[in-house]
Amino acid sequence: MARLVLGKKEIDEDLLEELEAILLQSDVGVPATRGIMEAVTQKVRRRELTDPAALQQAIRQALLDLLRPRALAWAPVKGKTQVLMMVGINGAGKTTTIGKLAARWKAAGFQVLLGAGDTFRAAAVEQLQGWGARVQVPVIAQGSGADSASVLYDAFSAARARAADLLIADTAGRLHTQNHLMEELKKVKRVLGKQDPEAPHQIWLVLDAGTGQNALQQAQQFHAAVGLTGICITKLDGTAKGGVVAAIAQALPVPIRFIGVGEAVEDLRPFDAEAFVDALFARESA
Ligand SMILES: Nc1nc2c(ncn2[C@@H]2O[C@H](COP(=O)(O)OP(=O)(O)O)[C@@H](O)[C@H]2O)c(=O)[nH]1
Ligand SMILES: [Mg+2]
Repeated sequence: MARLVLGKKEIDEDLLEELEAILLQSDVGVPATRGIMEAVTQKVRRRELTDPAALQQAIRQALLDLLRPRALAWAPVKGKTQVLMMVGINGAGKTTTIGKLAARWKAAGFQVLLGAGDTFRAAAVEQLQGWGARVQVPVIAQGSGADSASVLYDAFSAARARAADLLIADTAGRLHTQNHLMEELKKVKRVLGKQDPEAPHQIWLVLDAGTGQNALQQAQQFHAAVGLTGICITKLDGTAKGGVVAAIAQALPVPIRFIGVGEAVEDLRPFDAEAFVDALFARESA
């Protein structure tokens, strides 16, 4: 976007159209792109924006206005055993993000436990145990094929018995149908609520940024089914399409908590609207 704007001396229809196309290509989505372009076009008509650099700045500001209200941090608290339930389709990055979060919060002095609720695949339990060993956080698991809700119920009991600060619950990403998956997640929620009516205290959806506009659909479906309190966007290292974050911010009032920028334990960042928009512009101009 920077490159496009730099080559221009004045704002014309072509430039506005090209900027609109860039937003759409970055997966900002039609409603958010339309909102942003309508706002800046009006400013151009009123002569409040007269040169391309100011136009670019206005688009940046419009994206920030959309994203800033979603940049709400969350962390465990001492003296209360909370459950953070992680949901999302297979391959989105749930287990990896759980490992990264566990490392982060353990380093911050919290006692963290992991619950192996993705019982649909044996490899999923082993993968979570691998992360537990790597970041030195205990994992509560049963064999694959066990009932997810009962594994997580037991894990929450264990967390409460140890007065841990946080249980991070892994869940399945695929069952026989999407409907089965949503029913299972609702059951997990219900069962956890039997021990503590506030549990699960947080339900975060993990989304792969590379899936573009499909990520928005997933967010809407999961939010409708279980009520999300946070979203994590992974694989922003591998895509120029991070704009889907703006599309989600436009569509849903759910905070964006963290972003994943690689496979390693340190490749997790709290969502920062300014840094995110800067990165989006940098990728576009690359
Ligand atoms: N490049 C990159 N890869 C990631 C990121 N997060 C997860 N992955 C990879 O995505 C794949 C699926 O992740 P996984 O945690 O198993 O997904 P799950 O099925 O939702 O639990 C693994 O190969 C991860 O290493 C990220 O932020 N960046
Ligand atoms: Mg997994």
